[in-house]
Amino acid sequence: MLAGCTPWPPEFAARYRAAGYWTGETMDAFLRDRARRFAERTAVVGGTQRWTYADLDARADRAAAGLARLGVAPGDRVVVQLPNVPEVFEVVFGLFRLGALPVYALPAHRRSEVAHLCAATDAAALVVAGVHAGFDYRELAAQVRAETGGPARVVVAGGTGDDGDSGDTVDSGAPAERDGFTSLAQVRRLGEGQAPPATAADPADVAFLQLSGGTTGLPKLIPRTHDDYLYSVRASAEICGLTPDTVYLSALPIVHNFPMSSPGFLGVFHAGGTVVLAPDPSPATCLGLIEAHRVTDAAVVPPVALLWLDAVAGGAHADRDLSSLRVLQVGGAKFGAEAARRVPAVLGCALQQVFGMAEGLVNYTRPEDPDETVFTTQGRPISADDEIRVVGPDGAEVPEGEAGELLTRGPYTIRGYYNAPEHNALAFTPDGFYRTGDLVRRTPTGHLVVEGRAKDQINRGGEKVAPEEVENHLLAHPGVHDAAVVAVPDPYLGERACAYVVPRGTPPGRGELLAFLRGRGLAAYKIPDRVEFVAAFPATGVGKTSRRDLREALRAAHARPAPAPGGAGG
Ligand code: OOB
Repeated sequence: MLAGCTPWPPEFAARYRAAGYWTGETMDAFLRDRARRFAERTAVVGGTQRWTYADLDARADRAAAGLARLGVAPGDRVVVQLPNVPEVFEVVFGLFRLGALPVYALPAHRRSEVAHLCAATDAAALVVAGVHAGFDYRELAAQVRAETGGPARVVVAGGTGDDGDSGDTVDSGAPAERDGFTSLAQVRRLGEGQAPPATAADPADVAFLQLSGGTTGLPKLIPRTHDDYLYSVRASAEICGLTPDTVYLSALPIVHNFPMSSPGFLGVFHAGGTVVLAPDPSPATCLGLIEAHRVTDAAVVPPVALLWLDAVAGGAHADRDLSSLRVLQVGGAKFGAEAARRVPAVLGCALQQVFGMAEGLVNYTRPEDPDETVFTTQGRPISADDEIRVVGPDGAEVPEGEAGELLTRGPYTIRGYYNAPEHNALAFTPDGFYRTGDLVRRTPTGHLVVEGRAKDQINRGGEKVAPEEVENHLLAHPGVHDAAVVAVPDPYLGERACAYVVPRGTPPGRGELLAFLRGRGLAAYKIPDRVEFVAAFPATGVGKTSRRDLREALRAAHARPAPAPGGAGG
């Protein structure tokens, strides 16, 4: 196994193979097999492009051969930061074919996150878009290289065009015309007519690395194996009832675990269906795509579901023909029962709640579940071999129906983060259960209801923010003596982030502080929505105060009724 990763104990691996979960298929063999079965069916629609399974397979061949000629070798890690364009599949399956490991970055990530990913994985290459949504990813790549001294190669896939296939923008003009930058179009030319490298990836080994939501200063990397991931994909496709007639709309960034495998594009490819890529999740874009492509399944986070519901119920998009839509999947953050009930009423389709994590465990409400279960729970695990424990602060299991922390272990839940032995000792129990940090309650049918969170994380409409990471950036400002970032409730996003700052001397301006964070290359969703200056932090009891207690105390103070007008505000 890739160095720095924790394998499943042999007895568990043997059990998962015997049960038929781990079949020994690699991601590359998966695409080859699907391309054989579904050759002329449409695999991907994105912008003006439409690729069949055979097209995708041929593109993966060329990309693999071209990347190999560029010097990317089997076992190399390659950071992939691409928006929802078809090229993402060409690049990722090209890497699998070559035996290299994609490391997924979100399009929203900036210098700080991308540099961390490149350095932490010792990446051999970085694949970025050209200019997308007004942002120049080539410039970002150049900054990352200046800062980290790596990666040696940058591939620019797509450029300024809507279809993301121009691929040649890098050939013209600064700042991309520099050493080590190659366009995807050039990579294709390099691979043209070449036999793709013969790979023999071990299905039990790591296929790719996924970024965790994170609770610490630097986000951890999640190693997923071919065997474990493809099991979750096959089982998800079955649970969700995908068929060759499925037309799946990905409204979320495609490299997130939810639209990747729950059941996501991989589940759709497993079934031989079609993936439609939405460039953004807005109702105007997505409801239009649903109508135009007769979309049957779509996956969104709660704030996006609320936007779609309001757009249809409020009349702005009431005339859209959404009759093809079979199911709307909602996950990534808690979807309240009241909003849940509106999905069938307003959109005329079924709802499926999805409670998952990039570390592994995914829960779905099932199509056959009673409506109340679908509206009020976050589903039950994929596998009969997903072991679930709901424990109290003492680590002992709580009685059924009571809330406690969810611990889990199973055939597709990791046993450790990449290169993180100290963190692993905290995040996993000695017998290998992952501490999810989610507070859940279990119903008699085995469905889970998410009641809250025991971990230091802000869930901003499905996007995860580690307070400590943002605090560390704030503390780098000379005008900041201390900082604590806490979640505050928000009717639309569920939670937003508020930074409490104890200034050093004259407080810096709010705008200046936020500009400072942006200047440090932090993704926009991690920039606090609010900044409050306070003279000192509340005392949080005797003895050593933990950051967590402090954040709790600030949250509690914030939750107090607003002071009377004229009173001293906090
Ligand atoms: C998904 O994955 P991540 O890794 O971005 O975040 C996982 C965390 C969970 O531990 C939980 O705190 C929260 O996101 N979460 C939910 C939820 N789904 C995820 N909290 C309440 N209700 C839900 N339905 O977010 C993810 C991965 C695969 C499928 C779906 C979501």
